[in-house]
Amino acid sequence: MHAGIIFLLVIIGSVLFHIFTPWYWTDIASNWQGMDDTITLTFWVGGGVFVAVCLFMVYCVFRYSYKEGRKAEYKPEDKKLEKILTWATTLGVAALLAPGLIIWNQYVNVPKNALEIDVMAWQWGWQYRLPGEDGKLGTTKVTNINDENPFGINIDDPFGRDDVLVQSDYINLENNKPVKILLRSVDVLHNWYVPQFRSKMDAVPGIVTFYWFEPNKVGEYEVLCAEYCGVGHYAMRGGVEVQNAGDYNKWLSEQETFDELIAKNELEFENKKLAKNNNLNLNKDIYKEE
Ligand SMILES: [Cu+2]
Repeated sequence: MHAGIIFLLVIIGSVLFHIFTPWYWTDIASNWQGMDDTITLTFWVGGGVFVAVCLFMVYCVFRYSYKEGRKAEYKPEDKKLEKILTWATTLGVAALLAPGLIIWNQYVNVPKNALEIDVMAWQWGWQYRLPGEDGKLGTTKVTNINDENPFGINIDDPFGRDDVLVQSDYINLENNKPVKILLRSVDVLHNWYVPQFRSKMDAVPGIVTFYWFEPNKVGEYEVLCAEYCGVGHYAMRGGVEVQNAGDYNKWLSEQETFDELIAKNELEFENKKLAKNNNLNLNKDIYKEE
Protein backbone atom coordinates (compact mmCIF):
# COMPACT_ATOMS: atom_id res chain seq x y z
CA MET A 1 0.00 0.00 0.00
CA HIS A 2 2.70 2.47 1.02
CA ALA A 3 4.80 1.47 -1.96
CA GLY A 4 1.90 2.42 -4.25
CA ILE A 5 1.59 5.88 -2.69
CA ILE A 6 5.34 6.49 -2.95
CA PHE A 7 5.23 5.41 -6.58
CA LEU A 8 2.39 7.81 -7.30
CA LEU A 9 4.30 10.69 -5.66
CA VAL A 10 7.35 9.91 -7.80
CA ILE A 11 5.25 10.16 -10.98
CA ILE A 12 3.60 13.44 -9.94
CA GLY A 13 6.96 14.83 -8.80
CA SER A 14 8.65 13.94 -12.10
CA VAL A 15 5.98 15.60 -14.21
CA LEU A 16 5.92 18.72 -12.01
CA PHE A 17 9.70 18.90 -12.09
CA HIS A 18 9.66 18.84 -15.87
CA ILE A 19 7.08 21.64 -16.03
CA PHE A 20 8.74 23.91 -13.47
CA THR A 21 12.44 23.09 -13.97
CA PRO A 22 14.76 26.09 -14.17
CA TRP A 23 17.23 23.99 -16.21
CA TYR A 24 15.86 23.99 -19.68
CA TRP A 25 17.74 24.28 -22.97
CA THR A 26 19.07 27.66 -24.07
CA ASP A 27 17.36 29.78 -26.74
CA ILE A 28 17.99 28.42 -30.21
CA ALA A 29 20.22 30.49 -32.54
CA SER A 30 20.25 28.40 -35.73
CA ASN A 31 18.00 26.79 -38.33
CA TRP A 32 17.75 23.49 -36.41
CA GLN A 33 14.32 23.93 -34.84
CA GLY A 34 13.75 20.38 -36.14
CA MET A 35 16.25 19.08 -33.54
CA ASP A 36 14.21 20.63 -30.75
CA ASP A 37 10.97 19.26 -32.17
CA THR A 38 12.49 15.78 -32.36
CA ILE A 39 13.64 15.96 -28.75
CA THR A 40 10.21 17.22 -27.68
CA LEU A 41 8.55 14.31 -29.49
CA THR A 42 11.00 11.89 -27.85
CA PHE A 43 10.05 13.42 -24.52
CA TRP A 44 6.33 12.93 -25.13
CA VAL A 45 6.77 9.31 -26.22
CA GLY A 46 9.26 8.46 -23.45
CA GLY A 47 7.42 10.49 -20.80
CA GLY A 48 4.06 9.04 -21.84
CA VAL A 49 5.35 5.48 -21.55
CA PHE A 50 7.01 6.27 -18.21
CA VAL A 51 3.77 7.66 -16.74
CA ALA A 52 1.62 4.86 -18.20
CA VAL A 53 3.89 2.05 -16.95
CA CYS A 54 4.24 3.59 -13.50
CA LEU A 55 0.49 4.21 -13.17
CA PHE A 56 -0.12 0.60 -14.15
CA MET A 57 2.23 -0.53 -11.39
CA VAL A 58 0.47 1.71 -8.85
CA TYR A 59 -2.83 0.21 -9.99
CA CYS A 60 -1.47 -3.32 -9.56
CA VAL A 61 -0.15 -2.57 -6.06
CA PHE A 62 -3.63 -1.48 -4.97
CA ARG A 63 -5.73 -3.89 -7.01
CA TYR A 64 -3.76 -7.03 -6.23
CA SER A 65 -2.52 -6.43 -2.72
CA TYR A 66 -2.64 -9.41 -0.37
CA LYS A 67 -6.05 -10.67 0.65
CA GLU A 68 -6.58 -13.80 2.61
CA GLY A 69 -7.87 -16.69 0.58
CA ARG A 70 -7.29 -15.04 -2.82
CA LYS A 71 -5.38 -17.12 -5.34
CA ALA A 72 -3.33 -16.02 -8.35
CA GLU A 73 -4.58 -17.12 -11.74
CA TYR A 74 -2.04 -18.53 -14.20
CA LYS A 75 -2.49 -17.13 -17.71
CA PRO A 76 0.29 -18.29 -20.05
CA GLU A 77 -1.02 -16.56 -23.17
CA ASP A 78 -3.23 -13.67 -24.10
CA LYS A 79 -3.35 -13.18 -27.87
CA LYS A 80 -5.29 -9.93 -27.72
CA LEU A 81 -3.01 -8.31 -25.16
CA GLU A 82 0.08 -9.40 -27.09
CA LYS A 83 -1.29 -7.85 -30.26
CA ILE A 84 -1.99 -4.54 -28.55
CA LEU A 85 1.43 -4.43 -26.88
CA THR A 86 3.27 -5.35 -30.09
CA TRP A 87 1.56 -2.62 -32.10
CA ALA A 88 1.85 0.02 -29.40
CA THR A 89 5.57 -0.69 -29.03
CA THR A 90 6.09 -0.67 -32.79
CA LEU A 91 4.38 2.70 -33.17
CA GLY A 92 6.26 4.12 -30.19
CA VAL A 93 9.67 3.03 -31.49
CA ALA A 94 8.84 4.31 -35.01
CA ALA A 95 7.81 7.68 -33.54
CA LEU A 96 11.16 7.81 -31.72
CA LEU A 97 13.30 6.89 -34.73
CA ALA A 98 11.63 8.20 -37.89
CA PRO A 99 11.80 11.97 -37.19
CA GLY A 100 15.47 11.59 -36.26
CA LEU A 101 16.22 9.98 -39.62
CA ILE A 102 14.47 12.80 -41.48
CA ILE A 103 16.41 15.47 -39.57
CA TRP A 104 19.67 13.55 -39.98
CA ASN A 105 19.12 13.48 -43.73
CA GLN A 106 18.80 17.28 -43.74
CA TYR A 107 21.76 17.60 -41.37
CA VAL A 108 24.26 15.97 -43.73
CA ASN A 109 22.83 17.37 -46.99
CA VAL A 110 24.71 20.62 -47.16
CA PRO A 111 23.28 23.57 -49.14
CA LYS A 112 25.43 24.60 -52.13
CA ASN A 113 26.07 28.13 -50.85
CA ALA A 114 27.46 26.98 -47.48
CA LEU A 115 30.82 28.37 -46.44
CA GLU A 116 33.29 25.58 -45.68
CA ILE A 117 35.13 25.87 -42.39
CA ASP A 118 37.92 23.54 -41.36
CA VAL A 119 37.59 23.05 -37.61
CA MET A 120 40.71 21.44 -36.21
CA ALA A 121 40.69 19.92 -32.74
CA TRP A 122 43.65 18.97 -30.59
CA GLN A 123 44.39 18.25 -26.95
CA TRP A 124 43.19 20.76 -25.85
CA GLY A 125 41.99 23.50 -28.09
CA TRP A 126 40.60 24.54 -31.46
CA GLN A 127 41.78 26.32 -34.57
CA TYR A 128 39.95 27.24 -37.74
CA ARG A 129 40.64 27.60 -41.46
CA LEU A 130 38.47 29.47 -43.94
CA PRO A 131 38.71 29.55 -47.74
CA GLY A 132 40.45 32.60 -49.20
CA GLU A 133 39.33 34.65 -52.19
CA ASP A 134 39.12 31.58 -54.45
CA GLY A 135 36.35 30.27 -52.18
CA LYS A 136 38.06 26.88 -51.90
CA LEU A 137 39.96 25.24 -49.09
CA GLY A 138 43.32 23.78 -50.00
CA THR A 139 43.95 20.08 -49.49
CA THR A 140 45.76 18.92 -46.36
CA LYS A 141 47.76 16.03 -45.03
CA VAL A 142 48.27 15.19 -41.38
CA THR A 143 51.98 14.52 -41.88
CA ASN A 144 52.44 18.12 -43.14
CA ILE A 145 51.52 19.52 -39.76
CA ASN A 146 54.33 21.37 -37.98
CA ASP A 147 54.95 24.74 -36.32
CA GLU A 148 55.21 26.51 -39.69
CA ASN A 149 52.17 24.75 -41.14
CA PRO A 150 49.72 24.27 -38.27
CA PHE A 151 46.92 23.00 -40.54
CA GLY A 152 49.05 20.64 -42.62
CA ILE A 153 48.13 22.35 -45.90
CA ASN A 154 49.77 20.92 -49.03
CA ILE A 155 52.24 23.66 -49.94
CA ASP A 156 51.94 23.11 -53.70
CA ASP A 157 48.13 23.22 -53.74
CA PRO A 158 47.26 26.65 -55.18
CA PHE A 159 43.88 26.61 -53.45
CA GLY A 160 45.58 26.46 -50.07
CA ARG A 161 47.84 29.50 -50.35
CA ASP A 162 45.10 32.07 -49.76
CA ASP A 163 43.34 30.08 -47.00
CA VAL A 164 42.57 32.18 -43.96
CA LEU A 165 44.06 30.76 -40.76
CA VAL A 166 42.51 31.49 -37.40
CA GLN A 167 44.88 30.10 -34.80
CA SER A 168 42.56 30.77 -31.90
CA ASP A 169 39.75 29.08 -29.99
CA TYR A 170 37.51 31.91 -31.15
CA ILE A 171 35.89 32.25 -34.55
CA ASN A 172 33.44 34.67 -36.16
CA LEU A 173 30.52 33.70 -38.38
CA GLU A 174 28.26 35.68 -40.66
CA ASN A 175 24.63 35.86 -39.62
CA ASN A 176 22.10 34.03 -41.85
CA LYS A 177 24.83 32.39 -43.89
CA PRO A 178 24.99 28.58 -43.88
CA VAL A 179 28.31 27.02 -42.89
CA LYS A 180 29.63 23.55 -43.49
CA ILE A 181 31.71 22.45 -40.53
CA LEU A 182 34.53 20.09 -41.56
CA LEU A 183 35.90 18.42 -38.46
CA ARG A 184 39.44 17.17 -38.05
CA SER A 185 41.33 15.94 -35.04
CA VAL A 186 45.08 15.50 -34.67
CA ASP A 187 44.96 13.21 -31.65
CA VAL A 188 41.81 11.76 -30.06
CA LEU A 189 38.05 12.12 -30.40
CA HIS A 190 36.69 15.63 -29.86
CA ASN A 191 33.35 17.24 -30.61
CA TRP A 192 32.72 20.85 -31.65
CA TYR A 193 29.53 21.91 -29.93
CA VAL A 194 27.66 25.19 -29.56
CA PRO A 195 24.47 24.42 -27.60
CA GLN A 196 22.55 27.32 -29.18
CA PHE A 197 23.18 25.92 -32.67
CA ARG A 198 21.74 22.52 -31.68
CA SER A 199 24.36 20.75 -33.76
CA LYS A 200 27.44 18.69 -33.05
CA MET A 201 29.50 15.83 -34.34
CA ASP A 202 32.61 13.91 -33.35
CA ALA A 203 35.97 14.92 -34.82
CA VAL A 204 37.66 11.59 -35.55
CA PRO A 205 41.42 11.30 -36.12
CA GLY A 206 42.18 10.21 -39.67
CA ILE A 207 38.90 11.24 -41.32
CA VAL A 208 36.96 14.44 -42.00
CA THR A 209 33.42 14.48 -40.63
CA PHE A 210 30.96 17.24 -41.47
CA TYR A 211 27.58 18.81 -40.86
CA TRP A 212 26.01 22.18 -41.53
CA PHE A 213 23.94 24.84 -39.84
CA GLU A 214 22.90 28.43 -40.35
CA PRO A 215 23.34 30.84 -37.44
CA ASN A 216 20.41 33.23 -37.24
CA LYS A 217 20.99 35.37 -34.16
CA VAL A 218 23.78 37.92 -33.80
CA GLY A 219 25.68 37.39 -30.56
CA GLU A 220 28.44 35.56 -28.73
CA TYR A 221 28.23 31.88 -27.94
CA GLU A 222 30.39 29.39 -26.11
CA VAL A 223 32.06 26.47 -27.88
CA LEU A 224 32.40 23.28 -25.86
CA CYS A 225 34.11 19.99 -26.54
CA ALA A 226 31.32 17.44 -26.23
CA GLU A 227 33.47 14.30 -26.31
CA TYR A 228 35.59 13.35 -23.34
CA CYS A 229 39.16 13.74 -24.58
CA GLY A 230 41.51 13.54 -21.62
CA VAL A 231 42.44 15.49 -18.50
CA GLY A 232 42.15 18.89 -20.21
CA HIS A 233 38.69 18.18 -21.63
CA TYR A 234 36.93 20.57 -19.24
CA ALA A 235 39.11 23.45 -20.42
CA MET A 236 38.55 22.84 -24.13
CA ARG A 237 36.35 25.85 -24.57
CA GLY A 238 36.18 28.46 -27.25
CA GLY A 239 33.76 30.96 -28.64
CA VAL A 240 31.76 31.95 -31.68
CA GLU A 241 30.70 35.46 -32.52
CA VAL A 242 27.86 35.72 -35.02
CA GLN A 243 28.05 39.07 -36.79
CA ASN A 244 26.28 41.00 -39.52
CA ALA A 245 27.93 40.94 -42.96
CA GLY A 246 29.72 44.29 -42.49
CA ASP A 247 31.35 43.42 -39.18
CA TYR A 248 32.12 39.92 -40.33
CA ASN A 249 33.91 41.03 -43.51
CA LYS A 250 35.94 43.53 -41.52
CA TRP A 251 37.00 40.76 -39.12
CA LEU A 252 37.76 38.42 -42.02
CA SER A 253 40.00 40.99 -43.74
CA GLU A 254 42.11 41.26 -40.58
CA GLN A 255 42.92 37.53 -40.45
CA GLU A 256 46.19 36.02 -41.61
CA THR A 257 46.39 33.94 -44.80
CA PHE A 258 48.64 30.92 -45.31
CA ASP A 259 50.78 32.95 -47.74
CA GLU A 260 51.29 35.61 -45.09
CA LEU A 261 52.24 32.98 -42.54
CA ILE A 262 54.80 31.47 -44.93
CA ALA A 263 56.28 34.92 -45.59
CA LYS A 264 56.44 35.60 -41.87
CA ASN A 265 58.18 32.28 -41.20
CA GLU A 266 60.70 32.90 -43.98
CA LEU A 267 61.45 36.34 -42.64
CA GLU A 268 61.96 34.91 -39.19
CA PHE A 269 64.24 32.23 -40.58
CA GLU A 270 66.33 34.83 -42.45
CA ASN A 271 66.53 36.99 -39.34
CA LYS A 272 67.70 34.04 -37.32
CA LYS A 273 70.41 33.24 -39.83
CA LEU A 274 71.50 36.85 -39.93
CA ALA A 275 71.58 37.09 -36.18
CA LYS A 276 73.62 33.93 -35.92
CA ASN A 277 76.08 35.03 -38.58
CA ASN A 278 76.61 38.42 -37.05
CA ASN A 279 76.47 36.94 -33.59
CA LEU A 280 74.19 39.77 -32.77
CA ASN A 281 71.25 39.70 -30.49
CA LEU A 282 68.96 41.44 -32.95
CA ASN A 283 65.78 40.33 -31.42
CA LYS A 284 65.27 38.60 -28.10
CA ASP A 285 62.19 36.82 -29.44
CA ILE A 286 64.25 35.03 -32.05
CA TYR A 287 66.42 33.43 -29.43
CA LYS A 288 63.57 32.41 -27.25
CA GLU A 289 63.25 29.02 -28.86
CA GLU A 290 66.92 28.14 -28.78
CU1 LIG B 1 38.13 17.59 -26.84
